[in-house]
Amino acid sequence: MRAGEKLTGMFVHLRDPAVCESLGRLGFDTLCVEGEHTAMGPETIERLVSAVEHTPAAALVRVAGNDPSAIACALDAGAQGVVVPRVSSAAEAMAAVQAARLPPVGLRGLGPSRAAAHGTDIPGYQRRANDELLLAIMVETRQALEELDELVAVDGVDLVFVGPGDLASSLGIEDPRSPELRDAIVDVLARAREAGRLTGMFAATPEDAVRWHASGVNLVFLGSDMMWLTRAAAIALGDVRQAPANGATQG
Ligand code: 3PY
Ligand code: MG
Repeated sequence: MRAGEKLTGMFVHLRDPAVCESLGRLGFDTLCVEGEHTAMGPETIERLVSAVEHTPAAALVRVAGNDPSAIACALDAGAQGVVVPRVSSAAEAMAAVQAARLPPVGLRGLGPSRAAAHGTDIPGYQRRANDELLLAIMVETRQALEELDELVAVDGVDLVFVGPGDLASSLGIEDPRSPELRDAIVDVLARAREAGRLTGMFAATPEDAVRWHASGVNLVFLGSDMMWLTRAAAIALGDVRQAPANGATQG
């Protein structure tokens, strides 16, 4: 991403590792195991991270919250980065950095985790981890907008990812296409970029993903596996229901 490559990822809600294996081989640059809006536990997250590793995609985990245990758990499972939701202040961004980085930068514990090859490569992991892991924080609240410059200036944050759904909800905006929301998002992305951060955005359609990439966004998550499954199934079912043989046009 630092070299200018635009990455496309997707959230993974479904808990069968086959989904990660299939999507990863389709060519997504990254898959983000969704620990925030699912009931996945640490063992499932570890299994899915491992499945993503069997593909060319990079494994990320969106953790349930800005919680050191959840962040450590995802990274210990072998995730190449974490996405931390609802980070609303510089202090919260610093807490995420402390949780995600090993000493001397942060406070994360080092142990015989899967990431450290179950204890057989602790020194190697210790050397690599702080440089190689991606820490993405999500800006998606009114408070984050109010403290944005301080928040994006926090050292140790690699990427600022906008959550348009929660941002709209926090700002009391009902129309996801409202110009007010779009302006707020564009402003966050520009100020994050000025502070030297990579940027990320959620897109619900390929057209939106292409537009965000063209505007300079480094990482776009194109919906989720569950979203595409449901959309494709709805279209297929609609086609069947509308077919003449089912009486739509032939009575
Ligand atoms: C949001 O839109 O709130 C999200 O978290 C999407 O990633
Ligand atoms: Mg959100």
